[in-house]
Amino acid sequence: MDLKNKRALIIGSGKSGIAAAKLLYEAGAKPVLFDSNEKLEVEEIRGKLTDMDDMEIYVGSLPKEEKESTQLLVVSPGVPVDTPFIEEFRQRQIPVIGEIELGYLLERGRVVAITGTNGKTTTTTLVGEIMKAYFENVFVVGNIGNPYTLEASRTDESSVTVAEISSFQLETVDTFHPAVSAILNITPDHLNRHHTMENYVAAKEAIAGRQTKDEVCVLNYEDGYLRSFADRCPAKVIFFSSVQTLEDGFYREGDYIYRAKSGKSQKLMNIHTDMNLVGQCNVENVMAALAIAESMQVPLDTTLAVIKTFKAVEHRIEYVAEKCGVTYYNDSKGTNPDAAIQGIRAMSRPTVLIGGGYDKGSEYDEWIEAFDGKVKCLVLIGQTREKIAECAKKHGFSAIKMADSFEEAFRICTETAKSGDAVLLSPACASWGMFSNYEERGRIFKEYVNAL
Ligand code: UMA
Repeated sequence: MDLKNKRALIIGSGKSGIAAAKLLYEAGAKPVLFDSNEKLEVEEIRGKLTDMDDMEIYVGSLPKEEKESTQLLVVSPGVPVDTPFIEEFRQRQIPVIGEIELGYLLERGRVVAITGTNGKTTTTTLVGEIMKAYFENVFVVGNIGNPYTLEASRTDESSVTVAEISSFQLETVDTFHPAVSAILNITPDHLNRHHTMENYVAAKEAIAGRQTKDEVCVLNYEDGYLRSFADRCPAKVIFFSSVQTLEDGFYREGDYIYRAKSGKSQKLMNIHTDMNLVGQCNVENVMAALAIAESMQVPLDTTLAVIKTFKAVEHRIEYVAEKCGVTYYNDSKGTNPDAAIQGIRAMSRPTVLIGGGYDKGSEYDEWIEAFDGKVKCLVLIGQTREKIAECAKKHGFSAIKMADSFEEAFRICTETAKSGDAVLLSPACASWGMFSNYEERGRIFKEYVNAL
């Protein structure tokens, strides 16, 4: 797509929209930035766009003539794409793309793309480290917080771009075409945005939609959606399994990860002594990283050396500190029930758990069941607190305290936890409404802990 002189309307002035505006400006397009939040100040947004003083910025509403002159629509990931506003552009045959597609238009190297309901940030970070250990020009981008559009123009033929991609971002891809893709798992999440599980699964599968048979898609054999996707997947599939022996693929048996090819297995690594990450979810993330690295022709020794030294990423079952015999863990990235199940499973002490937040339409039954006698008190915050409390009571769990603020929730935790206990922030909900993102929620939690 030729961007020169194209009148491009960007929706959303967050990280993604600002980066898209910069890329479009540099590419010679005529970007216009629009944010529907009328409380935002145009001058504040302009402050983020240095040397682009002539760019038009609108907040609250968009003049009709701007709409009509738009030739390309670039939507931020948080903007739903099934609204009448967006539909109007589609009706007029205006291309509607997002950050990933826009970045990809300028990509010149190879792309590794990782999605999944959970584990994407850990896997993307690990794969990024492996690629950096072997290739010179590596970029780690996407949902992880570094917009693809900020880096795409710096790529060349030798580059490797490792992209964490959310289902939101996959709704607006078109020609995007990774050399290696991976879908780690699919469990219900973001159903308020995608409405049905079918839509959510279809968005995830779009990561491989443009791949060909000489490219690779790494899939979790234990995930029913993904196992059936393998038959339709246009790329060559490499499976991994943390439960059973595979004839072909990567699998865990006992304490080891193996690589099998046509029934012949090679022992690769020990899951306790050769990695620092804990929990079955991380064994799966490591297997996905091994499969991706192999597909990118990274020597096994290089991959294993990186895995051996790799530590947990921030906000994902992150140990914060021990205060008065109580250990504090920040799992702010537990933004849906399935991720939070991994968080509670990783606890070995009686746990005071902070849960609740923005309502994404999730069901909490399996999360409550995973408490498994370990949770001595559930402290609830945010929009979902009543819904979770009701669900917990249905499952016979009543050690619940309600808090009106995050600060109050933390105070309840410090009053309730005794020496030998753990306090875990793993809310099973998004942070929106109380915080700008899960990082802010996790950072504030850590500040509270460190101030004790
Ligand atoms: N906005 C509109 N119209 C709308 C909706 C929103 O104008 O209809 C405006 C808001 O007023 C706000 C801006 O859009 O000013 C926010 O845009 P955004 O929500 O897309 O947020 P960004 O700051 O641009 O960050 C986005 C991703 N956010 C979401 O997907 C919600 C970030 O993922 C991502 O890191 C970043 O782009 C760079 O790619 C965060 C996330 O929470 C981490 N992702 C979800 C998840 O991981 O579960 C999917």
